[in-house]
Amino acid sequence: MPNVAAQIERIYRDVVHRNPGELEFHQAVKEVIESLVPVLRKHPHYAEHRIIERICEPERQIIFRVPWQDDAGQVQINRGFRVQFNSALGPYKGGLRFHPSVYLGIVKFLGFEQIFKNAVTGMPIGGAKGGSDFDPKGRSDGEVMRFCQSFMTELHRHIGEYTDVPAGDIGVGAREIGYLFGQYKRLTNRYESATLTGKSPTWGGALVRREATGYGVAFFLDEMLQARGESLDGKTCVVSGSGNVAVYAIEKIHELGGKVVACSDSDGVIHHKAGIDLDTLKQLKEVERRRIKDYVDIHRDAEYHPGACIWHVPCDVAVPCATQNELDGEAAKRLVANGCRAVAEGANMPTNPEGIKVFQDAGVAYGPGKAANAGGVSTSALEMQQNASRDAWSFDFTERRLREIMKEIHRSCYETAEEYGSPGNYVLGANIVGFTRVAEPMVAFGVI
Ligand code: NDP
Ligand code: 2IT
Repeated sequence: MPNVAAQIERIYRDVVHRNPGELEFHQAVKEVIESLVPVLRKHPHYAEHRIIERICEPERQIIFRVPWQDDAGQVQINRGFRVQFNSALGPYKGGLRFHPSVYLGIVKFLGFEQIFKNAVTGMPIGGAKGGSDFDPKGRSDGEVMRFCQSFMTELHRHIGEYTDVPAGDIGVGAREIGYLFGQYKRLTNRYESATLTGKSPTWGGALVRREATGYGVAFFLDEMLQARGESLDGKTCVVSGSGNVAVYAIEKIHELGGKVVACSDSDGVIHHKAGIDLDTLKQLKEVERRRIKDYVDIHRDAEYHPGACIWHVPCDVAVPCATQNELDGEAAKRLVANGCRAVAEGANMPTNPEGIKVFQDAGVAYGPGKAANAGGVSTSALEMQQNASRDAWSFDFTERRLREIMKEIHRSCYETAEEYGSPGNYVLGANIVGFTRVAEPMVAFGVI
């Protein structure tokens, strides 16, 4: 019997060596492949076919120049990325992120996570991610449009309904998807709806896609709590971020009986003991594109803490919905000390490895992003289904489908963790479910 743990360690060292400086990518790879030791013991043929080594190497990486003109007539240059990581289960699928921190290591960690997340959904989609170091903050609609048009002028030749289907992520919402789709349609002379998801429902988008990631996180949370004989009813919750995922996580948590008392952005934290007022938050963030500090002008009983750490706010349930590594070991210890019993990740990889260990050691119900935030991409796959059949489903029907999908994701991760002797370990469950679903077709396809 080969020493499987040593084999995995070798693969990890090789990934670090071959991808220097890509720290987030190393982190994502380490977490997944360390979960796979029992899988390789049970299925030695995955090692013979070198499935893990192949999964860690993207099928294709595209990096391109994105030149555009700002409102002052100045030429600006950004860098665009699309990493098409794995297409064993279907066309590449995953979001685009526009944020100044974007570089290859971020796009690769997100694309790598997306492979397993998409497999966990049970839908026929491969894994990819893309984006740019473009910062949309403070830019006019015209500047965002010209940037998106330039970005798509290069990207269009690499994507398509049967090839690669991008969607939104940080900094990319319905406005950006509109500009991107418009340019794609113009360049290709094809109204190929299913090339992008997250479209407006007025021209081919699925109802519930906007809400899907946040709603899905709340559904997953509800499933985790139910598995422990508990519910969200009456629970005090803290949701970081105040973007698309955070807003709709708050909406559904409130509907399921929880009370969200804090949210944030990269400048500070709103703490509102009476419960975050969602109408105000939506008006500020979705309609007026303002900062959350303005919330306290409308709700005088709320507090704004610039530069504060949201995880210091006491809660029963924590829902990180901002960005990677926003919750470290210290923050996790503080949450546990304040009585937090459940964590569901709306963001991708928001809890760092020390934080995850703190939660697992303390017996906190911890739902990793790959499982907990998979409602967004699942509903993107439902959008592709509707586009393929030229159909449009009702809000209620689509939300019911989403609820069933999240229930099934929870069940498969929960049961797999039990099967592999780690009950309640959703990290192990999600990684093993995702990996085995991708590994099977990779073996079947031969060496490609
Ligand atoms: P948005 O752009 O709508 O919102 C992002 C939020 O996170 C903002 O409040 C933003 O604050 C905050 N944020 C972003 N970067 C940082 C940072 N470096 N430090 C502190 N705060 C930050 O994005 P989404 O809501 O769509 O995405 C949030 C998370 O959810 C991301 O991790 C994304 O990958 C993940 N996700 C998104 C899905 C989707 O369907 N949209 C699906 C699955 C996961 P500020 O405005 O100050 O920058
Ligand atoms: O991280 C994610 O799953 C997303 N940003 C959504 C991807 C998608 O294709 O809907």
